Amino acid sequence: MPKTAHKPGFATRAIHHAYDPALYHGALNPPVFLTSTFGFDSVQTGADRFAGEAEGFIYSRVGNPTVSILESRLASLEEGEAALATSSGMGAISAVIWSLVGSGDEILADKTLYGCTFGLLEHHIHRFGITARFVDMTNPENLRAAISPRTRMVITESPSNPNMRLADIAVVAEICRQAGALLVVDNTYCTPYLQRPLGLGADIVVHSATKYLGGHGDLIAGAVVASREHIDLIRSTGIKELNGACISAFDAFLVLRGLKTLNLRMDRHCATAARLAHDLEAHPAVEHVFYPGLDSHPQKALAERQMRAMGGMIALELKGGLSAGRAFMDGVGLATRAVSLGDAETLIQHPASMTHATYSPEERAKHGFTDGLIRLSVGLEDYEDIRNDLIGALDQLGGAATATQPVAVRDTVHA
Ligand code: 3LM
Repeated sequence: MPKTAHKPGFATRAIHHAYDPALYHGALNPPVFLTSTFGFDSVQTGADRFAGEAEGFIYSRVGNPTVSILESRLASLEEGEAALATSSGMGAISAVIWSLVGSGDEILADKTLYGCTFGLLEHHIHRFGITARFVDMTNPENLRAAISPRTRMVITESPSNPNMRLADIAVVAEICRQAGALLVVDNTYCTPYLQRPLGLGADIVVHSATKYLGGHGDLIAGAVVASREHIDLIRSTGIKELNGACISAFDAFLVLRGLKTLNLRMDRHCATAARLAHDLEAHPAVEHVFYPGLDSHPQKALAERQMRAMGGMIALELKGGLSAGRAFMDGVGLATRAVSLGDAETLIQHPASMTHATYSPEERAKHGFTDGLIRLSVGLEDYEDIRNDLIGALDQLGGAATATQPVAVRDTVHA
């Protein structure tokens, strides 16, 4: 790290924080400690480490030197006390829940969430004696009305996957604080470069590091950032004894490599997505574009307050509904038809049959997104090429696709 009196900036910390090459033969990049276990110099040392009375590594499920560098760096970027890297975003979310919520407790979650987070809360968690209820957090008053002494945890994404709804994190955090509930914000869509929920009052941030943090579509990983006390608890219970979702040292190395360019990539994702959202909105085949930077987004002012820029994710609906959407998606050439997000490549996918197929058609209707919704993860290719690909595919749809179909006759997908 540079020897300066003031705190280095985001990009500098993303490249240097918590790693001193001088300790590793000057190696510019951290070594990948591919080891399951760590030897103790005496029985007493081992016992002391297990008892938490001596520093030092024990076993890579609970800690590894390469992983520790990533964890310190993520904590610094999110401005949290400590972090925990996990094998996936779902591993992070489940470790947080298993560690902090118990039988008889309630979780309140936003109305739209990533499909597997929704699946966990709606379809499975009741088997462990935990109740999950969903409220529309675009209006924090809904949360204020629903929260109760039984509410142990509140979970939200902002913007939400897939339809870009926002929660006012500062207001939601204050409601949670007053009620004694923990606020967990999934910051996957924004990354700490665009939004820092802990600074707005959230207790815990979770990430799918598979996405922008890794940034290259070559790994699955997750992270939790919170107070030292919460991270120690989640590591020693959620990861060590409950779900075992530890990250491999090699994947930690890849996330560290991705972080070095996080701010540059995010700037480019955001700039291209902002231009593209306008172009898509102006196309006659498009019914609606969901992007927080557009004047048509009802929470644009909140997004401008809460986020540095508007992100690289766009959702859209075509006037021709699902059938036009399918033709559009089959008509693109540069964009890849694939789930996941935050990669260098532009990705296009259909939430109702893919990422959010965990919602039944009735649940999708109740939770507020249609079968015609299409999601774009805007990549790092040249703006003109992405634009030409998408607008060209929309142009190919022809006149029929520009006629608005009544919602009732739109095709539905039963995933
Ligand atoms: C997706 N999302 O395409 P992993 N939180 C958020 C997410 O978007 C995701 C996770 C957590 C997608 C994955 S769908 C089969 C592919 C906001 C993942 C979970 O466990 O690292 O995949 O993260 O939207």
